[in-house]
Amino acid sequence: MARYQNIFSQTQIRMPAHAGVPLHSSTVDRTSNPGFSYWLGKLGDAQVGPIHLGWTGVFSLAFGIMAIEIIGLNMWASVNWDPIQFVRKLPWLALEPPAAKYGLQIFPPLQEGGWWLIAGFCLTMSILLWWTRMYMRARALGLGTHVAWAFASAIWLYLVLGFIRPLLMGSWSEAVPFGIFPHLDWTNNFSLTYGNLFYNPFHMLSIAFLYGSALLFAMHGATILAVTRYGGDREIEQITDRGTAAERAALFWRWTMGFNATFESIHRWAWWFAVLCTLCGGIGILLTGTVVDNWHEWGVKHGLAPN
Ligand code: 07D
Ligand code: 07D
Repeated sequence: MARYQNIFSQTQIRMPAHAGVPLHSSTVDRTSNPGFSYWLGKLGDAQVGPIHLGWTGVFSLAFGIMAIEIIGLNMWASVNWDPIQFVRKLPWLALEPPAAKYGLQIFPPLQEGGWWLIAGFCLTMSILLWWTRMYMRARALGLGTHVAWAFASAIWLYLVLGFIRPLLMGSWSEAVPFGIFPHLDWTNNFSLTYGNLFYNPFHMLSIAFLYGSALLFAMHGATILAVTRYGGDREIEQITDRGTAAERAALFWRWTMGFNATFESIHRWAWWFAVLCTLCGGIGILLTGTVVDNWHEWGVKHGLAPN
């Protein structure tokens, strides 16, 4: 007999366009003409817009576009402005940070890391302004600022990799290059240079939270889909309701593993796992080369790795 499995079905939300709650001062910053997209409605809400841009949004996008422009033009220049080679070789092209001999100089020659510094500055401004925008929008809507603080954890790892650790090491050359495979080569070399990152306990923690995030995401997503037939996707009401979807979902986990998160606490679990992934990651990278030079030797000393 056919069974109802809510994996592929999606409700098309087609209400009259809704501009959102009225706000005191910043309503004017919102675009005025929302539209509808059938295909976006296949993935989520079919209404597109209104979007709030504001000055943080405008400057964030402007800095972001400048960063991508500088990175792209430098990569294109590196293949003698040949458009075909640019497209073919794009995944391997790079914009490298300054060489070690320039230390922390702010104005090394443009072709020898100067452009990397300018692009890095623009990208960082873009990311920080986007963070500010998220924070301000949450406050304007009277929400908690949880999303902004989770994003801050990712920004912490980004800043450690490209700014804080290079500062502590006294050289921009320690930072990550821009480029798809070049940044992977950097990641591999980093591990080799510092004696195998697998022995860095903060790398271990970061991995545990990364894998844990995937596991929690799977458990939570699957649980909610499994109880949508009882209204489980109306999560907020279900936190306080008794007798329907929330209770069945909780029972499922109590029956299968003896313990259940609640409809509320599962989101706390998810938030912490995701945040701790990059938070621990940043600590691990910050310690590398500054406090610990070789993680394998460190592991041997502390009984973690065989001699
Ligand atoms: C799915 C949300 C959408 C975001 C996407 C990424 C760009 C880059 C290219 C400037 C989950 C947008 C990409 C804007 C444009 C140029 C040339 C998020 C989703 C789709 N990495 N990394 C990728 C970045 C670091 C590592 C992919 C950024 C560290 C490994 C993409 C940063 C180390 C692998 C990418 C960053 C590291 C990747 C897919 C910043 C250690 C892969 C990302 C700002 C943490 C994977 C070819 C993704 C891959 C991959 C972007 C930092 C390791 C290009 C922006 C230095 C091992 N990284 N990365 O889906 O396929 O994220 O690489 O710090 O295997 Mg990386
Ligand atoms: C990069 C946070 C910054 C991103 C921001 C986003 C834009 C674009 C555009 C939307 C990802 C900005 C966005 C600009 C927006 C659009 C369109 C988060 C970032 C602000 N490792 N490893 C980790 C594993 C090995 C190495 C973390 C596994 C080897 C290094 C993670 C394995 C070597 C670093 C992890 C493995 C090595 C890491 C990253 C297995 C290489 C780091 C977490 C199975 C050969 C990073 C402490 C994350 C870290 C890191 C997993 C192996 C090197 C848990 C599973 C031994 C150098 N590794 N790794 O969320 O924190 O990244 O380390 O082998 O720096 Mg590792």
